[in-house]
Amino acid sequence: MARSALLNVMVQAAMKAGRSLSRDFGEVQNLQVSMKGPGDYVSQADRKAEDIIFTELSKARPGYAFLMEERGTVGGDDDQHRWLVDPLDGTTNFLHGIPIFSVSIALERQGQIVAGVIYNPAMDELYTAERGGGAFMNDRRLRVAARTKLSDTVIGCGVPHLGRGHHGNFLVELRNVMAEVSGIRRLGSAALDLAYVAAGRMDGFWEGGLSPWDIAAGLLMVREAGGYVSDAKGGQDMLEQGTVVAGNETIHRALLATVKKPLQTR
Ligand code: 2AM
Ligand code: CA
Ligand code: CA
Ligand code: CA
Repeated sequence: MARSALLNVMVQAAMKAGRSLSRDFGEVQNLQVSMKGPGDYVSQADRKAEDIIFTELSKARPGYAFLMEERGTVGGDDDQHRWLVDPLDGTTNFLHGIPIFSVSIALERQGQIVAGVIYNPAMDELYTAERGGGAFMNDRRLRVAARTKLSDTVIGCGVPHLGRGHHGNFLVELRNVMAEVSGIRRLGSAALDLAYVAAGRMDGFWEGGLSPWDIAAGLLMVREAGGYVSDAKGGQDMLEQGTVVAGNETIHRALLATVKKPLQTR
């Protein structure tokens, strides 16, 4: 399959950053780690990967703006384009030696996400999507799972961490979802959660308290795999609200309704 020049640029940056993460993952005990807030860690590995992506993308597309997790906003002369970059999604897993983490890069054109790449270097799984062009994993076309009964589904979620508010809400949501589905998973990388929904590995996913760089690429991945995404209110303000609900059309609707339900007591 021929990849567009744009996707090639993004893939090259993601894989180069991924190789750097893999090297650091092999020596994770030697990494310098600091805390940005309660339970919120960042390591040299995050920063190195981000530097690589920043250098590669700036070279390939001079003038595009950036929103990156570690360095924040970097302005550009081009007011049409912005990269949304998470150099290491799943830092907690990474620092614990759990090989579930990813690089996530998305491109916004005039405020619309037009391309996304998610790479898990530990499994050498590369997810790519371009608006209108479908979603792929290592060049295999992706399609969301076809299950339509919530009781048959495996649903991913994010569990609020130390320092993040919404614990009360989450426990209500979790209880409601648990009562309806076959199983629940928590991977610890929102980008990969969405990639897994796109790949049909998980039937759905919901999480709150997210940042644009966590989900921008993944949202496009799910849509291009034929899935549906919304914020927790059913709107399309995922990046602004930091909430996401995803699945095929039927599961998305059912999961959204279940997540929004008040606590059911028996
Ligand atoms: P991060 O690893 O890039 O920080 C996990 O469900 C999602 O929440 C991941 O996308 C993770 O991104 C994000 N997250 C943000 N802050 C976190 C924290 N303190 N602990 C765990 N995950 C965090
Ligand atoms: Ca982080
Ligand atoms: Ca992240
Ligand atoms: Ca990160």
